[in-house]
Amino acid sequence: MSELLKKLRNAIVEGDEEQALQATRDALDSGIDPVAIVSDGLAAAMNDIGRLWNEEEIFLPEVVFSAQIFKECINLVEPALLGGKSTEPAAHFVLGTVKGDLHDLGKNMVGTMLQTAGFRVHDLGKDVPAERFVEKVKELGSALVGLSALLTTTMLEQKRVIEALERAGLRDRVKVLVGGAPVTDSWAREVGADGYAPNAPQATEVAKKLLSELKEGGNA
Ligand code: B1M
Repeated sequence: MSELLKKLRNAIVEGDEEQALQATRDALDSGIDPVAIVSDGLAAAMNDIGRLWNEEEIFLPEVVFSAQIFKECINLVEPALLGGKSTEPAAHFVLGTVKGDLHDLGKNMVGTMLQTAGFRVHDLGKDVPAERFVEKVKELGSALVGLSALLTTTMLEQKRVIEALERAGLRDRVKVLVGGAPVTDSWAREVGADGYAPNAPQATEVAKKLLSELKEGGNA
């Protein structure tokens, strides 16, 4: 990994806002791929934060502060990511972190990458109840739906959203993609999702595949 990305990663972990922002600018200026800045710099730092928290080396205020710096840095990278935006597939993608869950950094990364790939992302935010996903799909007619969950306790909410879409008679008008740190491929199958992705770049690839399936079914 480049020295700059290491510097960025360390600055976020250490809660050094100024250094993190400067390292992000330097990485962009030196032509490092913005996707690598996000995955190898920013996301890697939050993984370190998770480990340090587990080991009780740091406490909640430090996690919150690093999360805030992560957001500021990703705001700097976003224009570069969107600069390479493809004009395809222009389909609606309804995205949110499920009810009861306030983690949104990963979900935001997924949203940015989907936008880069040309999806029209409708980000409903975090702590989103199932009915809100249903309302939005009704309004759009047809869409891909992305459900992020970071807590083992909120994973079940992904199933509730899928059930709510079924009850509303919308299941054949959507393809559902699930993700988040505790989510696995087998969980995705268990809850009746159409796809699973372990990270933001793969979420984009799976979304493209799901979109073609939706189109083949005549529902996009
Ligand atoms: Co929380 N938290 N947190 N937290 N937090 C975890 C998730 C935890 C694993 C930490 C730990 O104990 N080791 C643990 C969950 C344990 C469990 O359920 N088994 C935990 C806990 C317990 C809690 C609280 C309960 C703590 C408390 O209050 N006592 C509380 C819950 C609040 C709530 O949600 N109701 C809480 C609160 C918080 C903060 C608010 C302080 C903050 C969130 C800030 C924010 O998001 N705005 C926070 C953070 C930062 C974390 C850790 C440290 C980092 C998460 C993160 O942002 N990672 C996390 C530990 C960890 O995950 N290692 C932890 C970086 C991000 C880029 O990765 O979100 O995984 P991630 O997203 C990835 C992939 O998962 C994937 O792509 C992303 C990018 O590649 N992905 C998708 C995500 N969504 C996707 C959707 C897709 C596809 C892929 O398709 C739709």
